[in-house]
Amino acid sequence: MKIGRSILVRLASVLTGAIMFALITTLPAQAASYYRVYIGSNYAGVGADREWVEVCDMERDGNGVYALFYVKHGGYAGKVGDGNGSSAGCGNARFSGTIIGVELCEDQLTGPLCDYWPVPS
Ligand SMILES: [Ca+2]
Repeated sequence: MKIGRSILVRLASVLTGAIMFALITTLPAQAASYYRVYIGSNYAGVGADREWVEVCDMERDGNGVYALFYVKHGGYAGKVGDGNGSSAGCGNARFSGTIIGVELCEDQLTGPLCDYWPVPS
């Protein structure tokens, strides 16, 4: 069977489109933080619902990155790290209660370097 060149090009184009669509639709539904705090390029983000959080290690320096989250009336709610370090993808979690504060930390040779920020309402 002889397949024309234009059909092959069209087929390749359709397949590329299908792959792109699959990539887009497999991304997590909620992948945006409306409030972010930074230490260098590393950051912790809080979603608009103030329950969903992400912690992202964006520096290939071998220093671990994690954040402690605090909720209204409940105090300390938990710790979230970026499990795979600076590789693609962030750590994320969902807390019950309204997040009012985040302490972002980056491990250093001398110990963790941390900063605390209140989360605006
Ligand atoms: Ca990562």
